[in-house]
Amino acid sequence: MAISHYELCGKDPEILFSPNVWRTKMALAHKNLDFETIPWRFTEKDKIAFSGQGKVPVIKDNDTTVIDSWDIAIYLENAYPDRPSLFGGDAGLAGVTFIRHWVDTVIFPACAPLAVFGVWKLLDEKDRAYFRETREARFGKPLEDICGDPAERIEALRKAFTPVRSMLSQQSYLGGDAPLFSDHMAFAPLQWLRCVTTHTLFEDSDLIQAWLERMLKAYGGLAGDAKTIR
Ligand SMILES: N[C@@H](CCC(=O)N[C@@H](CS)C(=O)NCC(=O)O)C(=O)O
Repeated sequence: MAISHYELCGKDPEILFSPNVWRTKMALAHKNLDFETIPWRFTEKDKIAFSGQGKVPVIKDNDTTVIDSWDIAIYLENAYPDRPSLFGGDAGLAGVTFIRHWVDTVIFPACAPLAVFGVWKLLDEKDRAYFRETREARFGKPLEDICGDPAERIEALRKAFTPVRSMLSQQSYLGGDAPLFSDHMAFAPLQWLRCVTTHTLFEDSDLIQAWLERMLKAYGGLAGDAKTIR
């Protein structure tokens, strides 16, 4: 039976934009697992109440429910050891764990101000007040003022990717010759921005752009073919 995968959407159920959900989606594709997307909106807490909390990603694999993108990746690795590894063994897991913390503390915060107002604009009417209230409380200012100058934000994001750029001068992916979960994690916030904004994030000549395009084509074009506002 296909794994049920709850994915955040806006008014249009086909624009599935959540960065944490993209981590899981890429991981499911990497493991070559069948999954069924169940579109979910911010205020539909009752729909995922069975998971004991109110956030996505949530997966249901037969009788097993798993929440949190990191815990889901660990679950998939252990439950499907014969499928392509997400971590590349124990030493690999340590490296991927570092990327997890780097993305959560550096890349995600660099992307969020560029994304939030775009997210609000594509939300269903019923989610807009909830999103505005929770995100304005988190950032301490009106949604419209969170981004400030997008050019400055993009410049900061480009700089934040410096260590990845250095690595990509030696290899095609953070994982080496092929993507690992480290690539999925670094890619997911950029896919978030692709879904909800029209900004050009990297120059064509940037190694990050070439890697981004490889990630968009990976797994049969899963991310590249996804519907966005573009
Ligand atoms: N640490 C969690 C974070 C999950 C999370 O924050 N999900 C967001 C979507 S990206 C969500 O569902 N938010 C619901 C809300 O804010 O009410 C993970 O990595 O899965």
